[in-house]
Amino acid sequence: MSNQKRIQASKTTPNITLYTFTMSPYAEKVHCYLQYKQLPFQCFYINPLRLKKDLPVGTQVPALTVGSESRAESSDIGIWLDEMFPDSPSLLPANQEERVKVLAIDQWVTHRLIPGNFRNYPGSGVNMRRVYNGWRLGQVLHKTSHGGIPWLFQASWPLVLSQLGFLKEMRDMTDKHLPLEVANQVLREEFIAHLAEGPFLGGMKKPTLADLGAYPQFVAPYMVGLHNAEEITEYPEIMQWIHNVRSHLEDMPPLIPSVVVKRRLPESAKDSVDCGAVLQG
Ligand SMILES: N[C@@H](CCC(=O)N[C@@H](CS)C(=O)NCC(=O)O)C(=O)O
Repeated sequence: MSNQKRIQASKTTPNITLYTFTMSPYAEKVHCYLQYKQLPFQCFYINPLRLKKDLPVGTQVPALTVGSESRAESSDIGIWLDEMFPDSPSLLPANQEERVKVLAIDQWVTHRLIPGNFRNYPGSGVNMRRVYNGWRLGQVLHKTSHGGIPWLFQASWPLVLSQLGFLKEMRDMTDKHLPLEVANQVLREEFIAHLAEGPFLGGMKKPTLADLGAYPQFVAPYMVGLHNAEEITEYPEIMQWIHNVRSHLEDMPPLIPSVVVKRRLPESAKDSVDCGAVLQG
């Protein structure tokens, strides 16, 4: 480790703050790293209108502050956390060959799974399910970000999402020639291939950076009630893996604040036929 001091996750653990949006796939990765490493932390749900003003570093979410140091870039933050907290569960295996495998799957999460999920948002042709998803994302942002967003902004969130530069770049990385439902299916099949018999990605015995990056990409859209996210319940391998990962995570702070939870995960992988309760509101 370079010039950083190693810090133990004990009563000497410094204050940790995750600067996040509830539905940022990258910030959710870091949220799950912290839950897995059993580190106490708080979330600062940033307002997109004050993004650059409120971020401690960089121009994008997530940013993580540990004591007086701040970092950006989700996967880099994971590696930094392992260096800072070597006594809490590791995100990367010690074995070099396994480490290379995990980092390669993490790249698949970043460059395939996350951009592919963005195709379920408005911006790739008119489709009422996508418009609903855009509207719901605006509502989630309003209910969870610091100070909320003006109602006009919230109402036009599907339009905002369809025009955002970074989302356009992401959509350009996807299989745009495939219809959305086929592209979603291809991604889920690629994911199952990466499981390699499991129980965790790459056939690992314990969750790694790759699992903790992929987990919220399935779970968060499902829990806030986005359309198409419910299709994961048709894949027993994915439901079993979700259950495996979840059993290693701390609950607090919750990945999805209760005020915006619409669907709960089933208690056991076997219950995934009705996949938990659909909540009102
Ligand atoms: N490579 C970055 C990507 C972060 C990112 O794209 N964050 C989005 C939110 S999901 C963001 O802050 N976008 C606002 C912007 O780019 O202005 C990471 O892995 O952390």
